[in-house]
Amino acid sequence: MTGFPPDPGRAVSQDPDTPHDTDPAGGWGSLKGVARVAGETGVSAVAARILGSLNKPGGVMCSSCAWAKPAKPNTFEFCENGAKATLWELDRNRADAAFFARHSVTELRDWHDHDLEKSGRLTEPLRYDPGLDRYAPVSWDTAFAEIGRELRGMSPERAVFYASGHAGLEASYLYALFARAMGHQNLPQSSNMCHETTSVNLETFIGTPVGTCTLDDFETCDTIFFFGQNTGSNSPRFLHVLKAAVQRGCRIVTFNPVRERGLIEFADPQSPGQMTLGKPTRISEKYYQLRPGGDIAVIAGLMKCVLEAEDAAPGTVLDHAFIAAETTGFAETEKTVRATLWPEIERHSGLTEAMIREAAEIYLSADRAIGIYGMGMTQHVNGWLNLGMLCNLLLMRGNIGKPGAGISPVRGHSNVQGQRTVGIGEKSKHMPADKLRALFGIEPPSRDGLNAVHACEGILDGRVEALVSLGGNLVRALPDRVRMEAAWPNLRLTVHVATKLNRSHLVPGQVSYILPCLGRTDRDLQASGPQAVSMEDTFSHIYGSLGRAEPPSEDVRSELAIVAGMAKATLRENPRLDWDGWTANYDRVRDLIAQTFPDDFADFNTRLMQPGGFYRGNPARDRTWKTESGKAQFTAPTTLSALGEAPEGDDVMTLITLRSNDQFNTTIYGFSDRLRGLSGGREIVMINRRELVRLGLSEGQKVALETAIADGVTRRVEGFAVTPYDLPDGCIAGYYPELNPLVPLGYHEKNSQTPAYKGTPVRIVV
Ligand SMILES: Nc1nc2c(c(=O)[nH]1)N[C@H]1C(S)=C(S)[C@@H](COP(=O)(O)OP(=O)(O)OC[C@H]3O[C@@H](n4cnc5c(=O)[nH]c(N)nc54)[C@H](O)[C@@H]3O)O[C@H]1N2
Ligand SMILES: Nc1nc2c(c(=O)[nH]1)N[C@H]1C(S)=C(S)[C@@H](COP(=O)(O)OP(=O)(O)OC[C@H]3O[C@@H](n4cnc5c(=O)[nH]c(N)nc54)[C@H](O)[C@@H]3O)O[C@H]1N2
Ligand SMILES: [Mo]
Repeated sequence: MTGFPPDPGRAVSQDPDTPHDTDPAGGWGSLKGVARVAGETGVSAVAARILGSLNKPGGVMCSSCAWAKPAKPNTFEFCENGAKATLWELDRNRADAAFFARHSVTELRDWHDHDLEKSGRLTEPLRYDPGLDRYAPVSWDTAFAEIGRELRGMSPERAVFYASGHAGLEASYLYALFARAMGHQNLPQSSNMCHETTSVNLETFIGTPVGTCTLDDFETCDTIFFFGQNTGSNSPRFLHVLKAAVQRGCRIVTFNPVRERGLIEFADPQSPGQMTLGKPTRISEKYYQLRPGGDIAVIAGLMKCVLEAEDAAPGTVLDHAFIAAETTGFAETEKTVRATLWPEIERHSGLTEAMIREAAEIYLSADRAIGIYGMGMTQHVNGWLNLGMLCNLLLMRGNIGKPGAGISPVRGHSNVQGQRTVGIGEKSKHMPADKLRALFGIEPPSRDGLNAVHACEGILDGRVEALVSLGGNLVRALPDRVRMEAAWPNLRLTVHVATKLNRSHLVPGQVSYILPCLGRTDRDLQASGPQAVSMEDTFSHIYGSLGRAEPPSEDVRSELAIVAGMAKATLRENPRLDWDGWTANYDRVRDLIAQTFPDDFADFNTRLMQPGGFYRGNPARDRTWKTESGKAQFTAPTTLSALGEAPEGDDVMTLITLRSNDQFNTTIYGFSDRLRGLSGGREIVMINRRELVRLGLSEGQKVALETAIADGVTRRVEGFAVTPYDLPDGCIAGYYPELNPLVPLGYHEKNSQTPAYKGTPVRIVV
């Protein structure tokens, strides 16, 4: 470790016996990672120019995470992983017709995910030929005609239109419109596996499906409480913001079973001083390795401390005026929390009372507090209560709806939040019916559609016949992979709009297409000239992005053009659905978005390139609570664990599935999890040394894992190497997507069906 005295209770020092990186996040290691991907993809002068423009006004908005693009950007406003994502897309290799002639689908299925994508950019539309077991080129006309025929031939509710949170607002709006014009709203999205817990439950608690903070709040907050988000790998540009916050005295407290380097210390790759003198910034003042699923208990403890402090100095700790005027449910919540006993809190959280008291002191020292969270909170059976408790903690002291405070989910894909804003979602409220009638003369479907889990159930039982994917790698990202993969070929139609080949394309339906699309870095030239696309970040700011790279081939089309092509081939003639005109000029689509969602997108085209993006606002930020009661809602805890039911037994371990530092979801850039000090294989199971000895395992031993949920299905993966790692007792960790076969489809967050990828009970089998 560089520099800091170890804290008592392992608060900062790392377990010396387990692998860990001794370098801070950022630093030289981040530059080496970029250089390796540049070597594999063949970096060009254009790539260098695009990296220079990344996340800057008028430039390309990074296709990696959903972090903000500041109005006053750094010299290099990109991170290690943003650079990897950009270079990955600008790949000079081509998965062209010759590639698919050489390799059968059966053969490709044995390739590693890394190698599939490394084959390069897709260059022409492909149709699966079952006789030859190969994808073969077809014309766009043929592809659209057949897809249209197939979709017309089935009843609308049997089609599912999936979207990974990547495509721009314009293509996404037309996709959502296409589904509804066809007569369904089966519009699952990657968010269904991600922050749907947020969308559904924050709406209940504070009347908004998204976070209440903006970037400015980080300039004035006094403390940040961090729950289950790995900034160093998954939103590294946020580290600059955290560094600045720490330097002006903001106190950061982190709760995470894994000691993530980025939240421990950070060396700014753009600061010559930090790079050469080795003086990183310490990020978390306190770092608590709670048990997975232990956040409800931790927050209950924190709330007890706040109530005690109020008892000791009545009228000075709680924000009484705010609680009385703006909230409901406080009395019951207070009663429940007071009655909660410390031994129970310690048992579920894995932390001591002293640790939680120490953290509470920091919370109490702050006038303005921000609660940050990621997948460690959302991907649990009781994820709803994780968020309910975090809202409680913040609401007690009026920390929602004032500057420098708020609840702040860190969203994943670069436009996952925006796609929902413009109508991708299975509910009627996601796209207003009156607008559909007025603008297009369409009678929208009245029934809710299918989310990801419900669509999977439909694929398993044969109700779903067509799956169209606007990006993503659904087969790989879903839970219960073995069951899902087996059912997939029963689909009548599968269509993948994609930049690169992935595993989902290798599980074709009876009629199957891959349609190659432009990436965000590519120049998008249409009849009216070069087109920009737009996206919304995690703080509800909207930005235009202008691609500049030469497209991978002349036969690659924009996502918007492909959606429009499929829609035109599928739908009955309707003069108000001007698919060709919209493709020719995306301004017209933005005008439609502004007409459909006037509160969010007024003057969309005028504001498109505004530095720092334009803010579409958030009612909860202004203390307008669009909840059922019209107030912010306190939630009395009904349990202290976010985990679902699991069998008792010393051998049952809670499995956390994680991202490495060298992947973007199912895209595997390489095999180095640098920030965790791990490299080489991804087929590993991390476990602490005490548990390793207790279970009679040895380092490097290959084991199988089996899900410990008795629902009649055996779920098993084999050949995972036991890897000692600093984790709490009772839990193990490994990588997503390799471990997805272990997570049952039915094991998900209660209200939103977000799979419980961070808390599946499993047994290690030798
Ligand atoms: N480079 C890169 N960037 C990405 C992605 C990527 O794969 N690579 N993915 C993008 C996407 S789609 C998303 S959604 C985000 C994901 O970003 P994150 O939200 O950071 O998601 P994860 O990496 O899955 O894990 C989150 C953290 O939760 C912790 N954790 C696990 N269980 C618990 C728990 O019970 N309680 C608490 N408090 N913590 C827990 C884990 O140790 C881990 O540090 O990142 C986005 N950005
Ligand atoms: N066990 C476990 N499973 C998880 C998670 C977990 O933490 N643990 N996390 C979940 C989360 S948070 C998410 S968001 C999902 C992610 O699920 P998805 O969003 O479905 O998966 P991705 O890996 O992001 O999709 C990668 C593919 O997108 C395509 N692609 C890339 N760029 C573009 C583009 O510009 N346009 C188009 N059309 N296609 C493009 C490429 O073909 C690439 O192979 O996975 C979920 N699954
Ligand atoms: Mo995500």
